[in-house]
Amino acid sequence: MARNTYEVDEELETGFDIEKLKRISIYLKPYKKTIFWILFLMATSSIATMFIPIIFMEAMNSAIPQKDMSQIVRLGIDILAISIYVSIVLKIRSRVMTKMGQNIIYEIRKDIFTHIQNLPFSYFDSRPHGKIQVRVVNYVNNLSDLLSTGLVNVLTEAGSIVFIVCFMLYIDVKFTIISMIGLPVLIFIICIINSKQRKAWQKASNKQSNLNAYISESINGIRITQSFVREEENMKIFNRLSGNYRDSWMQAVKYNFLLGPIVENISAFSTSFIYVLSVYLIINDKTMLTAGAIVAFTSYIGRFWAPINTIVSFYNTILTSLSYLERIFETIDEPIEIKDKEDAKDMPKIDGNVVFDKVCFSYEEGAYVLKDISFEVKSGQSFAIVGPTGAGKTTIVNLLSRFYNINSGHIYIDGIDIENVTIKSLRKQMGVMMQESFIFSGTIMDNIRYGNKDATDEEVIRASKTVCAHDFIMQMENGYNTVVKERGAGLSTGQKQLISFARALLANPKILILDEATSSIDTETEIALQEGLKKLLQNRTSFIIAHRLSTIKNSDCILYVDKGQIVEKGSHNELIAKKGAYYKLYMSQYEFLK
Ligand code: DUT
Ligand code: MG
Repeated sequence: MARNTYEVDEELETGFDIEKLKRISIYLKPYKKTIFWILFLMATSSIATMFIPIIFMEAMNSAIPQKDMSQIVRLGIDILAISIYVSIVLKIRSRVMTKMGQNIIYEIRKDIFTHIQNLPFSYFDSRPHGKIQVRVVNYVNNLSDLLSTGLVNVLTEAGSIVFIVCFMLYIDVKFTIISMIGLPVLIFIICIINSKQRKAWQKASNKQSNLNAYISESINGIRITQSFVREEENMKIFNRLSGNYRDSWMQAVKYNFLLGPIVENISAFSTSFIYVLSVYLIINDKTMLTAGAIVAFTSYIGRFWAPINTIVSFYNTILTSLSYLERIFETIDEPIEIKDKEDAKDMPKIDGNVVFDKVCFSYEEGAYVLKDISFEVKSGQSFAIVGPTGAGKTTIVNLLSRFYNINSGHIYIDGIDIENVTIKSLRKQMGVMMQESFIFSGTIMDNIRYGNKDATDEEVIRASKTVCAHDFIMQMENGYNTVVKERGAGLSTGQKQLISFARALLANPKILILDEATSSIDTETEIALQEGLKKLLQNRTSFIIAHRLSTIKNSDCILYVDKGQIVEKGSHNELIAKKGAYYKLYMSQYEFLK
């Protein structure tokens, strides 16, 4: 059974490598100084704490036996001063590092969003939007632990281990070696669970992504869900996906819970072993060590294992973050398939002559959607494309805006191959009204002005009047300043079409593309609109796609496509006289109207 996209785990395009972690250092670079100072402060504070056991040793070995009150007080003040210093440093560190972490997250998120904005349609066609969203929002959020505390912690802890070992060696070399016997055991255990744990985290991130994809699809499709009473069925799917996420998370976190206690046990075992050993050696007079030194030493053992514990738990953070980083960098690395050639020049001011020369195109390899399409549209002409559903009409006009790369052939505007010009300069000169009109949240005015932010209010109103949108807009509560919600909630489909129409027009393009621009508009409005349009289309090349033939009857040229091929081409009268496919279509609509 074919599975829904939200059920399919994403596959990583690249394997894991440490390069990913190195790559994050690019984001860390601007903070080199900050990190240096924080590391310096942390090092001083950790050295300071190292002296505490030595102070205790002194207290036990000399101050207490000699009942030297002033020395005890002095030692007490030393400990207090160290504690205050450490707490101040910790406070500074968490402030500075949290800020740095959030700044880096901001940068990563900016990069990923900038990149996503430039990705081709095909990227969005091929995966659920929820899975894209989760990368920008959740995965990036999950890096905060790594960036704000993790990295610096691990460096300081690693540094402090070195100091601790020095202090331990200073007290006794043999004991130092014995107390580290647990270390190889820990490394061995980490090696065993390492890859399992990493996979478990990848799985958890996949399940989170799936759940997100489903939630996003459900919200978008809520009207259909409710009208077909699919709520219960959807609840089941949701519960399953949500359960999968919970289970995979629990599975992954299980490994995290495993390591902490292991480290603690090894630490406790080493400490007690050293105690027993040292007491035995003292009793039997086989060591020169004092009781104070033993107390200090065992305290160092605790201090030795504590940073190891931090590093081990940070290791978990690294693994979790890596599974997110892989996705994030994968998105940032997603090739922008449709981009300017290196020597691309700006498209000069378009006159509007369009030529398709033997264009072949497929969305998916092998399955050609357009086969050998050739035609020419003279500047200023209106060019209609008709044909059955799925024939490839929308595809043809999408290629003109270079939303997809063509497989073979050429598309020329004013004799210039559109592949050789910058995409921005090309699209800026075209007004596109897509088959599915999309309204953004904001005022009607802003929506119409979307493609031409410098247009004056008067220009917006003029464009609206031309497409007969002015009247209904004025009837709205605040006229042009009425706020519409996401996806144009509060507007009818026809109203949304008219707004998109005005938007396309306002760009004042030399080439205007209208894909089913008036399919949801009543006939009366459409007739009124035709009048306005006629004047408007005079100096522009226009591509008009319509199922309703009354809309395109007056076009200079009509292209009839079927199954990605041109079947007929000519003016309305020519095609009617030909009595071919167009004639049949026209007659069927005519019959229908009778
Ligand atoms: N197609 C894809 N992927 C897409 C869009 C379309 O594979 O992202 C396929 C479906 C169809 C063919 O390409 O078989 C042509 O689609 P197009 O949208 O160009 O058809 P149309 O002529 O515009 O149909 P309609 O009248 O329904 O808008
Ligand atoms: Mg279409």
